Amino acid sequence: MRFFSALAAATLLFATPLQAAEGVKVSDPWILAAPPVAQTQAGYMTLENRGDKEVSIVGAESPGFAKIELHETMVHDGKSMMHPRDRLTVAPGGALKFAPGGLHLMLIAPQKPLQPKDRVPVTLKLGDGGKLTFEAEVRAGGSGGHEQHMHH
Ligand SMILES: [Cu+2]
Repeated sequence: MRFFSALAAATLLFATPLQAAEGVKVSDPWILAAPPVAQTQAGYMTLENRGDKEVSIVGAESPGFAKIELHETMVHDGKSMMHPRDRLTVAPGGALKFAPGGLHLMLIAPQKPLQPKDRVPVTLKLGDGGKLTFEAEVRAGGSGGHEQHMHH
């Protein structure tokens, strides 16, 4: 079982040391396309912890963006607000879904405008010092409707 999850992770998360990727699987990573003037874009994915230890995400980075923050959108008094999160943890056997209206990677200041179908490398920094790198595909909106990104 361990062997198979490591293998699956290695296939998806190329260029990643096996020990860092072991048991952690990122699936369907994508970035919502935005107008060229946009200074922020949101990234989504599902992260599964198939290992037997808790996994935490403490940050992210990409050569395509100046900075990436971990954000969670929550509704307060009918208003949608984004809250930065320093650390997200996934229990063994658990999963974290980054999706419109909830958790997202806040991708700040794109180095160049991105078109749908572009692929952008993204690296997650893990709490144990490991890193996970994968490619996220830029997609036009449509799955989940419009998410208004209001910064405060
Ligand atoms: Cu955000």
